[in-house]
Amino acid sequence: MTTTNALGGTPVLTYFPAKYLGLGEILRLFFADAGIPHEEAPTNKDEWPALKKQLIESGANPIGTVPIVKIGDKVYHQTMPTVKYFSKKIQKYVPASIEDEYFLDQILDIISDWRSHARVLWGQDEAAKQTYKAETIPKFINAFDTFLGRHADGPFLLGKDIMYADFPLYQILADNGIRKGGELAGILGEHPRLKAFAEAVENRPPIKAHLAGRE
Ligand SMILES: N[C@@H](CCC(=O)N[C@@H](CS)C(=O)NCC(=O)O)C(=O)O
Repeated sequence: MTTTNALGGTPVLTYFPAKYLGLGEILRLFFADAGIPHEEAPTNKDEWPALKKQLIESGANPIGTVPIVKIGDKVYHQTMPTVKYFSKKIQKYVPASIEDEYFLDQILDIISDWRSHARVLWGQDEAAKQTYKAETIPKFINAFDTFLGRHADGPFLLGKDIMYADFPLYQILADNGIRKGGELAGILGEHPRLKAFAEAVENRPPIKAHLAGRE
C-alpha cells in the first residue's frame, strides 16, 4: 500500500496563506518528508468567517480553526494529534515503546504551550513582545535543549530517527526565527544540540526541496 493510500486518499490542506509558517506548515513538513503528495485549498481573511461558521455548524471542526485536512469526506483538525494519527496510519515516525511515545507527547504539549505564548508577536503590546523574547524564548529553548540531550547521539528527539514530534519542534523554532538566516538564529550558536537538530531536519532531502522557496 502506498503512503497516500494508507491515508485513504489525497490530503487537501486548508490554512491561511502563510507558506512556511505556522501550524499548517507542520503538516506540509510531514507530507513532504513522508512523500505524501497533498493539495492546498487555502482560505483567506474574506472567506474565513463563512468557512469557520460552516466548520462549527456542520460539526466538522466544532472549535472552528485551521489547519484542517480533508481526505475524501473526512475532516481532520488539531495539528499535533493529526500529525501523530497520520504517522500511525503510515507506520512511520512512531516509536516502538509507550515510554518514548509518552516523551514525544510531552514535547507536543510543551510546544502547544510555547505557541500560545508566541501570540504576543502578532499583537500591538511592545512590552509583552520584549518579555516574550527576553524570558519566554530562553525558557523554552533551555527546556528543548535538555530534552534533546536525553539522546546525546541525536540529532532528533529520540536519536537518529525522526519522529512525529520532530516536525512541530522544528516549526516552532522556525516560527520564532530560530533557524539559519532567521532573526534569532544566534540562539542556535549557543545551543549546539538545537543547531544540529534544526540542520538535520532542514537537510533531509524532501524537506530541503520543500524549503527551497522559503528565502
Ligand atoms: N489547536 C489548534 C489550534 C488552531 C488555531 O489556533 N488556528 C488558528 C490559525 S494558526 C486559527 O484558526 N485562527 C482563526 C480563528 O480561530 O478564527 C491546532 O493545533 O490546529
